[in-house]
Amino acid sequence: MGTNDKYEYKAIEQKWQQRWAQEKTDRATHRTGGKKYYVLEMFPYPSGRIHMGHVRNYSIGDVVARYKRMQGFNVLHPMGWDAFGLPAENAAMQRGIHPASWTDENIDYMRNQLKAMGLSYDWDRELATCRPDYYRWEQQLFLEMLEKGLIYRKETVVNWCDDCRTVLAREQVVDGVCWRCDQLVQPKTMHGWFFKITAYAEELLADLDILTGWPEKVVTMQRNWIGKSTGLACDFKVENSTESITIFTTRPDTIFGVTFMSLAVEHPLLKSLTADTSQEQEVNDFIRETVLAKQRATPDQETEKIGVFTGRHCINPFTGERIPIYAANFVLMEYGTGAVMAVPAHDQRDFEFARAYGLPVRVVVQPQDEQLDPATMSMAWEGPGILADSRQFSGMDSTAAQAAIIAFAEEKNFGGPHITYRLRDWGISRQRYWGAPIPVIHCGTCGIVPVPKNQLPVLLPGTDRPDGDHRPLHQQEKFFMVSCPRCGEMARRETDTMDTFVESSWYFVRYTNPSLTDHPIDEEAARYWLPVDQYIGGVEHAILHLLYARFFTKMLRDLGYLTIDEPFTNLLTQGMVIKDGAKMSKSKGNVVDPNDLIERYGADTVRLFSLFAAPPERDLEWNAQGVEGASRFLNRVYRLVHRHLDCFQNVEPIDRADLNDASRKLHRKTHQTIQRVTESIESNFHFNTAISAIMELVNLTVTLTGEQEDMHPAALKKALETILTLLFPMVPHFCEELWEASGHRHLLGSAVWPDYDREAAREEEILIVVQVNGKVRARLSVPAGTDDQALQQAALADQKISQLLENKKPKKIIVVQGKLVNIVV
Ligand code: ANZ
Ligand code: ZN
Repeated sequence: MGTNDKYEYKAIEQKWQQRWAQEKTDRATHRTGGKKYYVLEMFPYPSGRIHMGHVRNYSIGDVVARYKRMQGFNVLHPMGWDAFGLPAENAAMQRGIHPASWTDENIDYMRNQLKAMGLSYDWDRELATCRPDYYRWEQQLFLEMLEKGLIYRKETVVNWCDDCRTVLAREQVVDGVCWRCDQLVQPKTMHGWFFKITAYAEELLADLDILTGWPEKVVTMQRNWIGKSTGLACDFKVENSTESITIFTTRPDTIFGVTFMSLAVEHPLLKSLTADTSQEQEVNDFIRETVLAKQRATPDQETEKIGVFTGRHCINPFTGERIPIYAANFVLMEYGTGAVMAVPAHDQRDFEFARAYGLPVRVVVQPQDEQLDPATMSMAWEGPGILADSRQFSGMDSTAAQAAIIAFAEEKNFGGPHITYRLRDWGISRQRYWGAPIPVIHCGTCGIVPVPKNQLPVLLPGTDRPDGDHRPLHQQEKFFMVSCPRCGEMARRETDTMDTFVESSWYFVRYTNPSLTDHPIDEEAARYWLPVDQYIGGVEHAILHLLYARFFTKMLRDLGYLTIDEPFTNLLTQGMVIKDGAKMSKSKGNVVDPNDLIERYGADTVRLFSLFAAPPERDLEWNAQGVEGASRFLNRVYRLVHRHLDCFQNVEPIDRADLNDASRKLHRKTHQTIQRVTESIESNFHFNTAISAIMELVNLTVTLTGEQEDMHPAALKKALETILTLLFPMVPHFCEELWEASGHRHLLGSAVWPDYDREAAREEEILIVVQVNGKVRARLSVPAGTDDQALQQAALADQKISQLLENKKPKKIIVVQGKLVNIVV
């Protein structure tokens, strides 16, 4: 390596990457047994190049992986590609190539980028979700879910993005626009496939309690997304009809205050209620206008609450009273039962509606400190109180009355307790080419016929057209013209593909044995490796991806593949990388290309910078000086180690009694550093404080060896070895190189994480005299080297002294280092 004290990062990084690859140091096998540790970073979409967000995410994961290996864990740390999706399709159309070739090229490029960063992945486990050896297993799981009744097809109004020409899941609609292209989302009626995630709503909610290793805010977001409400479902008979309307309310205590009924315009009874009546025309017009208005409105737009009287009435089963039935634009068919008992006195929405349509307001919950009068109320009282005008329930506390009223409805057989979730079933159909084909066939005679498992995979067409345009599947006759597997007649293959969130819902399971050729999942390997011990990724996936992955885990358990209930024991959501106050992104034009940085400073410097600049869960502000600083630090360590290579020859054990002052000081700092670094990593991976601690040790070593000729070689060796070992997970090539240069024969990566000696780490204590006006009043024992400021504080905090001073403000405090504090009052 030429002159030994120039840090030649390029050569060093290449050398070690080759060595690690040759020796397969990062390969994991469950057959070696031992304590396992599965660390996983969310796999990337192969967009073309890695960005600083990836660098950060993967640097964090890599430190965890390397640290755990040094602690003796059998570590699984895989990487792969979330490779289906729209960008490939768009790029392919623009360039006239197949999405597969665009994707493969990107994967090759990005794999090299990741390798250049020295990330310790088990590359033998690499998977790409767009390859048949992945998606065929997903198709098989689809069929097994279908058999189990966990998948169904229905016609729905879907969110349609005209730009992407695809259906979007509810969560892919952000403020009314497509999450990907910002195009306004339109409603559209279509047939689609649904996963019954709602069958797991209760378990998905209840198990949030065991996710103690997740950030509280993510747990809360999941809880809100599932959105459980408990209340009463109750039947209101329709007058002059055999039908009744079931309502859902979370406020059964207000049931004596109902003055009208509101139905969603999509409510199945609505049209029949008004058929052949004088109201028919008006109601049908209203339905049509409301549906149209909903299509035009952006979801967050505040719309005026309007409705129309149906001319019909229903009966409140608690009072026998006739209640007018309205159709209203604010009742949602997708929530509860699509029918709301309206209580204007206690629900603001109903209040506004009642005032607008001249409907009565009846107060049935009186608050503690005022008397509500319907005639003068200007808004609804939604709080608790004492029930009034509520027959036998009058006088009860409103909260307590809820259970009593539900029990009464149950006893009289017109209602009972009911639970509703905001969570909807997961619509997975996409009208896209670049996704996993849904493995069913539509037959005119047999209906929907699953593709027999032995005919899987249903492959995407290869390069069919000379110009390479991939065309949607429903335009590719060769793809969809098939004969029915059941009756042999001409039939049509399903041309929808699956939402790409399906692939990312189980890739972490497949990693436990990605090359298995006859089953989707290796149950033995999965039992050994799962759950993932540490999952790391962006907070933008806090709801959807994590919820789907949790659902798949439970579902795969019920299909007999897994024995766990939850996939990710610990979750770390890393902050964003920002520059000039904004998230680094192409659209903002403020990206820093990791390639340029690696070229200019080396991967280790870039890793060190990203780990040092902020704790993982915080945003990382890009800062050019920070990279310079990281580079200077590594150069400094490089020179330090090379200057003292001879100390590594030492083979004597350390006897603390033998050490001179400077050596003892260094030895103490060494053990303190091991302790601080270990504790910083263990408490939420605070690598930034770990790195500061190592920097302090480096500084002390430089200072002491600079001024002290007779540094004990054993203490110096221990200090330098400790610096290299503790830094290794963060800057592995660098440390491995210096480790070798200092004469070690085994790889540093296979070394054991050092223990610290509490005794050696303890600060030496010295005795300080505290005087008040020159008279000795107390003696304090403090760590050697405590500075003036801290000594003053310790003296003033002493009980005897503070009693003596009695809140008098000292005029002057004199400190004599290492000896005394004199307080003048
Ligand atoms: C009567 C009532 C009286 C209500 C009162 C509230 C206050 P959460 O808590 O979000 O679950 N509701 C029920 N189904 C609805 C639908 N499909 N569209 C619009 N609103 C609907 O909300 C439950 C409450 O929202 C229910 O309780 C119902 O109004 C309304 F003083 O019933 B409530
Ligand atoms: Zn058939």
